Amino acid sequence: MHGIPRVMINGILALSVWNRIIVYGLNQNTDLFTRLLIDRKDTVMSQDWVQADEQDEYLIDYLFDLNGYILLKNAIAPEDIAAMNQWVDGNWEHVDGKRRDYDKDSGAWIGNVETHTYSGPDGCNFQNIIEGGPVFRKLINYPAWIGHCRRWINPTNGVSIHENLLNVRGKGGYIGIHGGGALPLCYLTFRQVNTGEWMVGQINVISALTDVGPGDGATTLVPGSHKSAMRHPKLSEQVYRSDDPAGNQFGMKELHMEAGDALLFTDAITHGSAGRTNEGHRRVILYRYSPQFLRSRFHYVPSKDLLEHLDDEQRSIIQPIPPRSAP
Ligand SMILES: O=C(O)CCC(=O)C(=O)O
Ligand SMILES: [Fe+2]
Repeated sequence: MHGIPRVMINGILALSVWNRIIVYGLNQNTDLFTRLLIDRKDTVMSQDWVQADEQDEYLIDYLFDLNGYILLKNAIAPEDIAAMNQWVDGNWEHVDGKRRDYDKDSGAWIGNVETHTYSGPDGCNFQNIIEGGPVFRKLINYPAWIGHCRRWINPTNGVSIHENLLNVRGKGGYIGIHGGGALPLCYLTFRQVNTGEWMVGQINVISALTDVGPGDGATTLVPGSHKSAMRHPKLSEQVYRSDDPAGNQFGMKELHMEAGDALLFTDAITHGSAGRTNEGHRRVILYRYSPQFLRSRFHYVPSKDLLEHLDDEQRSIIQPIPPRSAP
C-alpha cells in the first residue's frame, strides 16, 4: 500500500470519532458529560443513580420523572449506618418473634417501637422506628433526600411521614408484586393533571443498612410503570398486591445497593422485592413521605419524649397538626 500507512488512517479515524463525541458532550452539558465519563463509562445509557450530593437538580428531576425512582449513592453517613445496625443487633431476639398482623392483635413492643409484618414472608418490620433513638429521628429530615421529597410532593402540600419502619428479612422472604400507575388510590398521584406540577402522593425512601446484592432479596420495580394506564399483567385481576414474589415478574429490575445508598421511588410504581435466596438477613429502613393531609398508616401517637427531642422541622413532619381538645 502506498501513501499513509493503514495504522495511521485507523488512528486518525478513531481520533475524529472521539472528537465528535467529546464536542457533542461539551455542547450538551460539560459537567454532566465529564462526570458520566469518569463515573461509569459502561452505564451512561441506563444510568438511574446519582451521588447523594449531586447538585444538578434538573438531572435528578429528569431521572425521577422518567423512571419513577432514583438511587442516591452514599446517602447516609457511615456512623449513622453503624448506629442503626447496632440497634438491630441489640434487638435481634425480636426478629423471629411475635409480630402484629401475623399474630393478629399485637406485636412485641420495644418502648414505642412495635414488631409487625404485612403478610409473613416480608419479615419483621420494626414499626414506628422513629421512637428507636436519635439516629432514627435524624432520618426524618435527612439532608440527602428531604429536599427532593419536599419538591416532588410540592411545598404547597407540606410533608409528613405516612409510615416508618426498619425491616429485617431472612432467607425465603420476599414482598409480592404490587402497585402501578393504573390504580385508583388517591395517594398514588405523580403530577397535577391540569398543570403538570409535581404532586407526588407518596415517596418511599428505602436505605440499605448492609449491602444488598444478587440473592439478597433486593427491592424490585418496573421502571416507568407509575405512568402506565394498564395494570401489570400479574395484577390485572387484582386491586393491589399479588402474593407472587416481585423479583421474577415481567419487566422487573432489581435495585442493588451498598450500605448507605438510598432508593427513592413513587409508591405508584409497580414494585415489590425479590425472594431472598442467600443465607443471612436483609436490613433496610423505609420511610414513606406524603402530603400533610394524609393520615399516618397505623396511627402510632408520637410519645411526649419523641416530640421533645424533635427540631421544629421534624415536629412539623411527624405531627403536622397537634391534637386539639377542650381545656
Ligand atoms: O421490601 C422491599 O424491598 C419493598 C418494600 C415495598 O414494597 C415498599 O416500600 O412499598
Ligand atoms: Fe410497596
